[in-house]
Amino acid sequence: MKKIITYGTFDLLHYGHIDLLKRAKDIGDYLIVGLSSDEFNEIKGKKSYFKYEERKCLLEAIRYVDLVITEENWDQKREDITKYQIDCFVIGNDWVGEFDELSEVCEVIYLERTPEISTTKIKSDIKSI
Ligand code: C2G
Repeated sequence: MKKIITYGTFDLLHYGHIDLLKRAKDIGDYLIVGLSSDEFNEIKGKKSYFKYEERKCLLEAIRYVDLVITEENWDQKREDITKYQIDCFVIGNDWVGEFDELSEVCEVIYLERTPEISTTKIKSDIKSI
């Protein structure tokens, strides 16, 4: 079984997130999502609309997602990869190059981001309705 992991905040879940998760799952057989905690979001400089439990509930309803774990810090990825016997780390190419060192422990794939959509855009578009 080829195991995949990805990480993110996944706030105001949208089709860009879903397409990333679909493509990540298509690479293997089992997809784990490291979902940023509310506390880690602060460290990332993000304030999510939905709190962690709400974002987790949404992610767990997605057919491509097999397990949601909590992302608490920048440095847990290597430990997660070992703990969950991950074959491939996947993330959008807005992060290209940032996680290349993980190729020491698993395959690293940066997927094209879906254009035109982002949580930030959703927030600003709603403000102007
Ligand atoms: N994404 C995408 N297309 C978009 C928007 C997002 O493919 N239009 C992808 C991002 O590239 C990322 C995932 O969806 O792979 C989740 O996006 P965010 O919630 O913005 O995640 P981020 O804040 O980038 O957190 O340690 C890694 C970080 O936790 C990543």
